[in-house]
Amino acid sequence: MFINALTAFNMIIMKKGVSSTFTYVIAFIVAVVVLSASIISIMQFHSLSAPTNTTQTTGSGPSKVTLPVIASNKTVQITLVVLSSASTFNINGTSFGQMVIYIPAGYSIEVTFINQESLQHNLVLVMNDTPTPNAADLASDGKLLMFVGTSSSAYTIQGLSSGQSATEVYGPLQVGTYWLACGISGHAESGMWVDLVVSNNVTTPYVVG
Ligand SMILES: [Cu+2]
Repeated sequence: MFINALTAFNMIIMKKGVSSTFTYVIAFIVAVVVLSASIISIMQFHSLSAPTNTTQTTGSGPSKVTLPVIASNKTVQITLVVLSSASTFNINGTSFGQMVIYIPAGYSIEVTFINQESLQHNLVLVMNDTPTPNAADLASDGKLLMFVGTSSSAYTIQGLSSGQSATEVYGPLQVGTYWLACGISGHAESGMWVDLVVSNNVTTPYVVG
């Protein structure tokens, strides 16, 4: 649009026999109007494409909560619930890795998983090699390490029914990034995962989100 305005400006300037002062005034006004419209449309594009959090199910918010530890065997106790009050594919009311659990390297995890939702769900510990689950089968996105409420052969189709719970222990965990995700086909892709970070920089286990 700016280039069009310049072209129009030049054409008007080059025209002979027209009052030059009047021509310049008109050309200037046209250029200002076209430039303003360009700026406004660019600003509108940016405001429309700005990232928002409105698609995420919010839990308790970005607060940091210390997790309980069994000191004798350095085991972090984690309780994850599929709430019936939140979206179908939630974990503790969160989704899409909104919840992040931080564990010191060399600690184990004891995960209690409770399903309150009407669909069957399970929980699989994945040492992921993609940033987010992007396949129906979690095995496509990393190494599967632990199965809660299901088995290594049935995790894509079978989990806990509403009202059931299961507990599993795994560890000690090596430094890396992991997910605790529902293994049933498509559920993790639909947002049903929690991030787990195992790091030498963490001394006290905690959760955010
Ligand atoms: Cu599920």
